[in-house]
Amino acid sequence: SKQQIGVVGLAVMGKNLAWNIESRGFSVAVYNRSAEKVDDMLAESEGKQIYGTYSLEEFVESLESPRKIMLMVKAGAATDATISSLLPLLDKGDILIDGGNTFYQDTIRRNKELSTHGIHFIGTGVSGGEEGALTGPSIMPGGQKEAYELVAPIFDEISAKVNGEACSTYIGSDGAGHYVKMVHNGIEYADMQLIAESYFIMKNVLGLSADDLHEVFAEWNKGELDSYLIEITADIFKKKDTETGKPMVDVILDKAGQKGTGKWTSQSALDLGTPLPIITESVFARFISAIKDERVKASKVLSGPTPVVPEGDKKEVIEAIRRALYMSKIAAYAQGFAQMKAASEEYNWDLKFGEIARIFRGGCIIRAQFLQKITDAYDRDPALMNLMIDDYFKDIVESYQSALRDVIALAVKNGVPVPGFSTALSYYDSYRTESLPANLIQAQRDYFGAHTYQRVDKEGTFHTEWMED
Ligand code: NBP
Repeated sequence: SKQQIGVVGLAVMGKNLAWNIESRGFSVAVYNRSAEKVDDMLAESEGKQIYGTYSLEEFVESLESPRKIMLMVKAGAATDATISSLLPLLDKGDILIDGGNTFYQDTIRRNKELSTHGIHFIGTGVSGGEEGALTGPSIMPGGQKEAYELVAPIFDEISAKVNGEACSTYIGSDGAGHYVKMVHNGIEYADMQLIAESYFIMKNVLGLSADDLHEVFAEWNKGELDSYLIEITADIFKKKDTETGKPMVDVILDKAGQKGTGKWTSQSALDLGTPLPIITESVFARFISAIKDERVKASKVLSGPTPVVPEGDKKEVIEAIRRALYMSKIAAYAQGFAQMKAASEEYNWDLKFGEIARIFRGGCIIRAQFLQKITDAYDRDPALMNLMIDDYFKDIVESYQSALRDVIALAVKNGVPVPGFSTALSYYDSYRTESLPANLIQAQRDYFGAHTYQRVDKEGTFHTEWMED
């Protein structure tokens, strides 16, 4: 008998996803370009119903119609190459699903091209890394709705569950799923940067040890900040290097890597003209971390301020940092969701923001208690302009802003860089300010380039002869 679904690409993600699908009672055919990965997977799949194949013909032939084929290959050229090889073997109505971290514009393009051949194409975000793929990721599918309906039973089964609800839902047409996954990753950059800044202040200004930091983050994880990233951060501070006995964090080089999804999110913000400063600063913070050699040299040339001992009890400062972190996190999510709103309008995706926050609650890297609050906010008002003006979030940002101001001031006086915190506060202050100094910018633009301006007191477009007296 034929297999219900096929997986192409058996590196960490594809292999674990195939096992996950199999564990929920679906029959799975697998294929990989190099045969060793098929052999290795079959050897590790004892007692599992995994159907290994060694050519695309054999793979395609083994699947029931309409075929459901999940691609888990390297994003980019590898995905195009795999699609080209598969295309001649497929029939009208078959469904190709790309589960890689694909750039959403590629998904829009592939969806359009394949639909001319009668092939459905679903671009889906899959978040949660290797462990999520195996035990239940958050799944963000975009593409033809009718094709989604045919794979929905599988996605619902294999996804993470929160209170019995599947962390998978239809996102929108063509590139919507990959776009939302991209913004998810952008938000993840911001979450990580803000946590890293909190750590840095506590270490360098308050002098907390790794053991202390473990305690602080473990405590934070019991409250508003309860989330996967805070939980693993608490764990990380506990881990000792087996060679030196030092805390693991202290032997890890401070050069952050990246695979580009944060950068794409920022690029899209620039294209859409939506403010995304926290995520973008988080990308830049990784860039500046990466120029380690330059920083080492600069550290010998450039100096900072003399350290200032923070006023008040350490516990109070730690609580202020917790509040600063939560407020900045809210601002980061407000930006990410505002950008998704702009993209939804630009690409006609009709994104359901409450649903998106709901499927982020489990399986994915940014999973957190507070995502329920975002779902609640969009349930109250599906057209919400910005998360910070929702009743729940408004109360928090209003009461936590003074902590954020104090923490930034403390960091600035001590010369500890806090790009994420600073830009979060500037965003808040800009967003809540009725009149910004852009009137002067308009005057300058009109002065040197006759770019014209509008007036506060009447309709129309105006130009001034600035050089006349
Ligand atoms: P990789 O991204 O490392 O890709 C390896 C797979 O791509 C192998 O199966 C490889 O086949 C195949 N491949 C390549 Br490379 N070039 C190919 C080509 N020209 N034709 C056919 N196959 C080709 O694997 P991964 O880390 O498992 O990730 C898979 C996808 O999932 C990626 O898009 C990734 O961004 C995404 N993702 C990863 C994570 C994660 O935590 N790792 C999380 C979420 C999403 P070979 O064995 O023959 O070389």
